[in-house]
Amino acid sequence: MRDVSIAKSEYIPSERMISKIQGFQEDKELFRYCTLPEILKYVVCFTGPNIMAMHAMLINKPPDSGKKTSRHPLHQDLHYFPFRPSNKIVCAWTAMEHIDRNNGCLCVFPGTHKGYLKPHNYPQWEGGVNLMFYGIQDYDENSPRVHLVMEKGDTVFFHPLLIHGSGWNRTQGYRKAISCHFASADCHYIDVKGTSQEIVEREVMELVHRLYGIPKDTSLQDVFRLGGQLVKGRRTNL
Ligand SMILES: O=C(O)CCC(=O)C(=O)O
Repeated sequence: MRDVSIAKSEYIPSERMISKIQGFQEDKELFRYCTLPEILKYVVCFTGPNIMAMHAMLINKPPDSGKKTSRHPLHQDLHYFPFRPSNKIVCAWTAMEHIDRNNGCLCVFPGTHKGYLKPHNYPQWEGGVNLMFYGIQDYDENSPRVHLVMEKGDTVFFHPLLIHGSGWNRTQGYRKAISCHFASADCHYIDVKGTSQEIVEREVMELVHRLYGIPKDTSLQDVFRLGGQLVKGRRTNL
């Protein structure tokens, strides 16, 4: 994935170009993150013994171009997932260096995981917004938010309904984090057609069609069925 502010400019090699590497399950070294016992010993508390790594990302927040496109709007990760129940899904997000408000740390709204999945849309930002950076508009502006200052290797585990986002990167460094969404293999798939998640299916299908020639009428479920990897226990439903 590329940042919207440079996506249309000429080819720029190096880490300036890439804002996210997604679906790295075929890369042995990166995927090792999703199998680390230090991570899985906490994940199992949420998922139970049958653990699937459903979605992995290396996130490289570039120095902001001045358009504040390096911000990540407030959202709930469940918006992207065609499986349930939400209580059996957990994200592990690990800082790869010191991260604070200067380079765009995570900002979370404690307690919001007890709510529901809200409608998500692209925010109307002046400088544009990255592909699939959906955000929610309907949240309580006054509810307390916490900025997570983290050191290299620090990891947070959070629920897919937790409202969170991240700020813009005001430094000249590339803020990096690695994350994986785990789910119990006993979860079940849902059809997102006719729901607020339908837009995700449409955009993901367009992307995988363009990149890999996968037919556009493939479902979001199929994408996760193909990409999901068992990391512990037995592959039951997912
Ligand atoms: O790493 C970040 O800045 C936020 C990433 C995030 O929330 C996401 O990709 O869903």
